[in-house]
Amino acid sequence: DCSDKKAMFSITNMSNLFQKCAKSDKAQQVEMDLYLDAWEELIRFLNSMGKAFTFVSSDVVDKVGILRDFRKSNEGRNYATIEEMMSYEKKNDLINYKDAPSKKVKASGSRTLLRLHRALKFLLILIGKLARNEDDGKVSVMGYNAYHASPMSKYHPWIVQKAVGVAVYMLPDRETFIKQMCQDLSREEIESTMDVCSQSMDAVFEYSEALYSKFDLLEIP
Ligand code: 1PZ
Repeated sequence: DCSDKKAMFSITNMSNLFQKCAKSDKAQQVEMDLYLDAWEELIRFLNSMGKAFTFVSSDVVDKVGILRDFRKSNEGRNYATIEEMMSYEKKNDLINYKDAPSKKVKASGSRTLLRLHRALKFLLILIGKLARNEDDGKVSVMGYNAYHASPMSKYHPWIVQKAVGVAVYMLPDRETFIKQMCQDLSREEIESTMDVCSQSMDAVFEYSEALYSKFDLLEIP
């Protein structure tokens, strides 16, 4: 329903949310609520892209949900920033360094957010490529190159990497993609807004990356 502003994706909103996160008083510690607000705006975009994206968006919805639940729990105050989360989960031995989550292994906040973190790099590279019309204007090539330039691909099993190689051909052409993404903008605003959006995502990425590195959590399963 297009009259429902709350349900409509807006790149301006998403850009503003990542900027807010990148410029908050605790930007270097990364505020969890701001980070998740920005991701929720992105979920709106994924939902607007149709059925082919459901398998991607459902994974993002799951992960944002897990992190929101930690925030709402009795331990929620330990999840106010990414830095506090890492410190708390390490101190209390809540991070599994050996096994991926399962019925027996609860997903930690740190490992859950790490998946979003790696995907953020993919997204900011893709949005930057779209803004600058790189890769001969071919969105499939932009998607493929952004995927392989992001840390996400390296941690996906071979079969997922192959599936992504096929799925990038389902992405719409640049003009359609940008129209879908920038419905709220005039022609003249589009490229600069996408550029600013990519840059604020990058700032948030770099702050989070520094924390994952400092706490030595970049490789947790
Ligand atoms: C339909 C066209 C898509 C083309 C672009 C492809 C983007 C790559 C997305 C790969 C999604 C793989 C599905 C889920 C995989 C999960 O297993 C992993 C690891 O989580 P775990 O299993 O360890 O709990 N999840 C992720 O890596 C997070 C994926 C988030 C992807 C968000 C990207 C948004 C794409 C926007 C495209 C415009």
